[in-house]
Amino acid sequence: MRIRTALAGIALAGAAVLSAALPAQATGSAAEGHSSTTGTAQVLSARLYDGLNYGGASLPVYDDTGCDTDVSLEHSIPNLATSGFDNLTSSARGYANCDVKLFEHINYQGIQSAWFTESPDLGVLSNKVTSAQFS
Ligand SMILES: [Ca+2]
Ligand SMILES: [Ca+2]
Repeated sequence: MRIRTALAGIALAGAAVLSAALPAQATGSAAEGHSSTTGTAQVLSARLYDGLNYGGASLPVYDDTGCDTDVSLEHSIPNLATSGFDNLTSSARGYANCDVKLFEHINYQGIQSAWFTESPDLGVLSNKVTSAQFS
C-alpha cells in the first residue's frame, strides 16, 4: 500500500511537469476530454413554437454543428409526431445560420413553406406542420 501511494505521487508529479512543459498539448487533450465526456456537441439550430409570435410551448431542434451557408440540408425531421409536436407549430425561428422549411405531412409532403429564418405566423401551415427541414 505504501509503495503504491508513493508511485502514484511520482506519477502525478511527472504529469504536472509534462503539462507545464507542453502547455499546447495539455490544452489539446483537455479539449478532447471535454468533448468525450459530454458526447457530441449540440447546437440549437431552430425552435418551433406552438403559439404565434414565438409563444407557448416550443420544440428545440439541435444539430451537431448548426448550419453552413450552402443549400444542402443540415438536419431534417420526417415526422414531428415522434417529438410530440405534430400539427402544433404556429411560428418558428432558425438559429446558428439555419433556415427552416416546414411541411404539412410526413416526409416533406403536402403544403410547404418557403425557406425562412423567422416566421411569427405560419398562416395556412399553422397547426398543420408535420415534417421540417433545416439548411
Ligand atoms: Ca399552434
Ligand atoms: Ca400535418
